Amino acid sequence: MTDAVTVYDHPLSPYGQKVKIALLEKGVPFQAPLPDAIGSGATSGDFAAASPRGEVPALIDGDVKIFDSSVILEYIEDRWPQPPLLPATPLERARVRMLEDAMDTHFEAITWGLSEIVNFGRAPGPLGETMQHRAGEQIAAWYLWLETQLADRAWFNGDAFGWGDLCVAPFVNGAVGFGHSPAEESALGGWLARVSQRDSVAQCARAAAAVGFDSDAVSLPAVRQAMEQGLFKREYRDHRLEWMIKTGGMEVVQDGLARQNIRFIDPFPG
Ligand SMILES: N[C@@H](CCC(=O)N[C@@H](CS)C(=O)NCC(=O)O)C(=O)O
Repeated sequence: MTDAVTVYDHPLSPYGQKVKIALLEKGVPFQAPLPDAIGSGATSGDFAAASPRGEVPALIDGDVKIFDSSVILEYIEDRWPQPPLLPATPLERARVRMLEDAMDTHFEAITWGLSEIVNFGRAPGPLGETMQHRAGEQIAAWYLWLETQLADRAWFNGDAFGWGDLCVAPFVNGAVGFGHSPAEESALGGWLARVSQRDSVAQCARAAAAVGFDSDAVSLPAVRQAMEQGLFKREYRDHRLEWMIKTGGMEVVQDGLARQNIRFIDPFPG
């Protein structure tokens, strides 16, 4: 008997949810601990060894250690092929991988930015209000694009739920959490109602919704307090930094650098 797979996770991470949904769909038992010091920029132990950027999710399967949700999903599909989550043809596989890339990079940057402003108090006052307004417009524009991707399909993956859906649902649910739901009567709204019935998706959405404002270590106020003390350095790499700058938050970046509560990525330890 092999040890259960470990997915280092934070319930609010849409990337972590992608991985957990895939494992649930395939019936692979796993544990999903919260890594020590997640978000501090100073993680250690097994988690740091598996995830040199200090990001969740990271997967440990015996001696195998993998970071990045897209790489982890590919591993899961190869390691536990049944039931397949990718569509059957090369073209359809490429289509859902492009969808995944757009959600991971462009869409997530917006909900992450909203979290920086709403949950972590960046850009207080009028600047934050303007940025939230722009975020709403950006989400609406991405919803239009998602409609075109769905076209006349019931599922982003094609005829049945799969990779294309698990790569969209956690991110759209993140936007819903900030009050940006797709119109119920739209094709995207219909898909969201369908996908929310899926047990794997519903389990992850419930875990995310349970992250509260109490005093446990995963709670947002605990993180905010640590951030204000400079103990928690939010990662501002790639598309997130781009989002901050293009949405008018250059001063948020400058302030974070001055207060040392944002971080970028160093070379991985040799
Ligand atoms: N491209 C990565 C992104 C993972 C990621 O950015 N995770 C965030 C949580 S949603 C994280 O762990 N951030 C750590 C930090 O801010 O210190 C993936 O697909 O796994």
